[in-house]
Amino acid sequence: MNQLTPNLSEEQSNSVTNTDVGSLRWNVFQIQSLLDLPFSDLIHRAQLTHRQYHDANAVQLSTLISVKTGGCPEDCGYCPQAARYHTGVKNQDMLSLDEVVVSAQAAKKNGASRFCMGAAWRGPKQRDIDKMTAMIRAVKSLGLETCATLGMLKPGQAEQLGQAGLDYYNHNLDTAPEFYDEIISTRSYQDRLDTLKSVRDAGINVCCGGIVGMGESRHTRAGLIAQLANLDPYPESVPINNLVQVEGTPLHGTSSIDPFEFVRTIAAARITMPKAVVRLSAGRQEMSEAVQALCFLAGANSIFYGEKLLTTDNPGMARDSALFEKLGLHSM
Ligand code: SAM
Ligand code: DTB
Ligand code: SF4
Repeated sequence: MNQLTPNLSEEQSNSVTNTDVGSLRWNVFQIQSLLDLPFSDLIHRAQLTHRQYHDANAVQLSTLISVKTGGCPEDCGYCPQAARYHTGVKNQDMLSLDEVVVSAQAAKKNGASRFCMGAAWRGPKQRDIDKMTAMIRAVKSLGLETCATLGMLKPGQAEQLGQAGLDYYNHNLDTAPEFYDEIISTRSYQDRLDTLKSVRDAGINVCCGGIVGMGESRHTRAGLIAQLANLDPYPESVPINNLVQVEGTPLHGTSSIDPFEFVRTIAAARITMPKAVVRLSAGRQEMSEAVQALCFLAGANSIFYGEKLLTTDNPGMARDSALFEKLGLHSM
């Protein structure tokens, strides 16, 4: 068997059609082999997959808002919102429903199709869920898709969010299991998988990806992509973040990832999760237009759109409109 094809029995191989690809399983070595391909060969493969399943020139726009900022009890080594690191992020209590609606209206006017609400929690309490469900209903009624990223969910919470009209829940695996303990100690990999299962069981679309540029090896990046691609089914939305280094966090000062390695990671996500929307996520502010263009070529077809991510800067809309114009891209 070609080492770059998913693990299949002969019988499965014979029955594979293009629409089956989503249910196949990839192992880490097959993904590492993808990442090891000559750059042009990898991009060519990613383009073939991308064009088979997507409009190659369409990019989905999501706008982020931080509905509760800073003071988080977790110890994620990359995160400026963890209370234990001194990063200068100002804690802010939960925004009011009105504040969220005003931001969502602006996001819609500016062309975003999805509004993603993030909170610096280990997980929401019931009173937080009550406020979030009101926000979800209000945002949804504006005709936007809704997404939330609120940390770990307890039994029953995903259902409440889903009943309010939540379209996507973002919860990242962040990295491969073997590297995970170097980055976070306050929640386990299994905790994350459990939350993803609750989201899936509640009928909410899964948005799940990770962060690269945390000092990991190529093999570790293959391990992250394998975890994502082997979720059954794989996530509908896959954010690939390039670490935004924030002073005061343990990962500040890590050697940056080579931009071509970042592009390769996007390509591997595209090839192994053909129908997913792959988001060129955090880190665009520090990225040249040329590298962003390579990411689109490698199959990225979503971005965060707006001046800010949660607490850090993102290219402004004028810059993104100019880039789309130069590349002939249009929003979904
Ligand atoms: N507190 C919730 C949680 O962790 O599940 C939701 C918000 S949290 C900020 C969402 C995701 O943002 C993290 O899982 C991580 O992948 C990403 N993230 C956080 N800080 C980042 C940084 N400095 N650079 C890149 N991605 C980052
Ligand atoms: C995701 O994967 N990336 C976004 C979103 N999901 C919530 C967050 C990026 C955060 C970058 C650091 C900050 O702005 O605080
Ligand atoms: Fe808290 Fe989320 Fe930041 Fe981790 S990533 S410290 S859980 S806000």
